[in-house]
Amino acid sequence: MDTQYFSVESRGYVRAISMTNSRKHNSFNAAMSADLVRLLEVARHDGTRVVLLRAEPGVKVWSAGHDISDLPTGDEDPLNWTNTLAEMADAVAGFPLPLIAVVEGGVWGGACELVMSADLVVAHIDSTFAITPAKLGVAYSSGGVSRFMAALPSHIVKEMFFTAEPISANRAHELGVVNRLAADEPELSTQAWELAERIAQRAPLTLRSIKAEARAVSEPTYAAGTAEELKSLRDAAWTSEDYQEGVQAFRQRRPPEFRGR
Ligand code: LCV
Repeated sequence: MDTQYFSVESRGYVRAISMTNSRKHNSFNAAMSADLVRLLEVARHDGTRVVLLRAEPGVKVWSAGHDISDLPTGDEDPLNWTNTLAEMADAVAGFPLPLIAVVEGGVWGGACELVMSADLVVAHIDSTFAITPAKLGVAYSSGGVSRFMAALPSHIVKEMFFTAEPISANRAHELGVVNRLAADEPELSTQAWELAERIAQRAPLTLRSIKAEARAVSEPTYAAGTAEELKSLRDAAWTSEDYQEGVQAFRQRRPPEFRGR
């Protein structure tokens, strides 16, 4: 199931999707963005419960963000241009399963939004994060800005947008964007897989409902008109076999076996 830009590995319910275009610092062109959207669509329907999004071990740049040669050139109307990286970040933000960004190296521009759109972040201690549109002179979408605001205090978001300077993994950890810090690569992978495997044991319908609720309270452009969808996700959890199983397992003092239904 590997593609031109990604390799894919599954262990049990966990799917790792790794960017493999490190020669171009994993900068996202339209084809790479579309590949990721497709791979997420597959994971969503094939019984996967948690996704790890990562780069190949040892990279100095996790992703350089938008492929700059794919930006509008100025000799056509840039307003008619489709921002494929923004569409991909929307797909990540709307992805119903828990998604963990596993970060090593520099994270630039649109890739930083991608990381903010993830549910959790496990990062190598040498990673850095930069928000760069003010270096290029481009505008940014409300959906994109709201994802930064949901993950970070607003003064930090503005500092990062205004200066376009990277912040360190330590600082990102202090600010609560990074859940876990790892001192080296084997530890980064170990922590990421352990975290994913732990989450994969939990009740999938509960996680799906919580993730949609969290998005609704933090992303105004998504929240409008989602009340019914959120209710049906909550109903799915309340009426599920997994709920019965969870309570029964608690009473019988054994770990639950969730089936996602
Ligand atoms: C195309 C690249 C890129 C690249 N595109 O290695 O969020 S927004 O609004 O800002 C949005 C529009 C966005 O995401 O914009 C992109 C933001 N990204 C950046 O500002 C980072 C741009 N890249 C760099 O500053 C450097 O490449 C870093 C510091 C990441 C790494 O520097 P280093 O000296 O290690 P090179 O610059 O030599 O890059 C290696 C190859 O990758 C290409 C670059 O042109 C080069 O290709 P060639 O070997 O063919 O020369 N590359 C890097 N970033 N965003 N191509």
